[in-house]
Amino acid sequence: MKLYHYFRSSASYRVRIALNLKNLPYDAVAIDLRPGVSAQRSTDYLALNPQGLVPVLVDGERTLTQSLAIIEYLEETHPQPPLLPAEPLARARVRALSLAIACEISPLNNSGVLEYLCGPLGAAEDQVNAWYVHWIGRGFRALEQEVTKTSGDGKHMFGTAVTLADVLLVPQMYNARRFNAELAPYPRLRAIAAHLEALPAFARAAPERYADG
Ligand SMILES: N[C@@H](CCC(=O)N[C@@H](CS)C(=O)NCC(=O)O)C(=O)O
Repeated sequence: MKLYHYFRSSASYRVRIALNLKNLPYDAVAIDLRPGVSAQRSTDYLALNPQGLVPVLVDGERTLTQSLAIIEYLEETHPQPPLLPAEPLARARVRALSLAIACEISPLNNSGVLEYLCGPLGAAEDQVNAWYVHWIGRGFRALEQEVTKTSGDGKHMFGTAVTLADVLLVPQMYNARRFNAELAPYPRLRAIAAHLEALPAFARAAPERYADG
């Protein structure tokens, strides 16, 4: 398999973690998202993914986009170890935690949105920072409460084993730290992320491992 990604991209980071958890080897192809390079908007890359976003996973003849769709594809084609529990209500809970990050935080704070705010819309740097912190705060405050009900051990978002929700949390925490968001109000999320980041599948997916692209 071939993963088109960017080292700092949280959506790419999710897929790297999932591939590692499933013990699936892959070749990483760096797509440089830095303004001024914007390799995601090159003609060649747009032919691969007209959305102009990373990640893209190529599995043989199949090209897959959107990190959650990619991870669910991996889950269905390589069920072990499972990232979703077997029971329907538990699956819904894990998906709800995951979507609280993937839909309510990430899209508002991704690089394309921030560039649009400070570019065409002319927002000042402190306004863009306030925007970022607002959406992180709203999302993390809710999750900090949710995990009091869903985490079984204070080390996982749901139950006592790694799930999709954990795969989403770690990259979002990395992103929040990168933007200097205040994380003191979220001790439970920080404890869960600290535990997960030390696991080999998560550690091997960390952006620092790919900092040269
Ligand atoms: N919903 C998409 C989001 C992908 C996304 O926003 N990727 C960002 C990096 S994390 C990107 O490619 N940004 C480039 C741009 O917006 O031009 C997914 O989960 O794959």
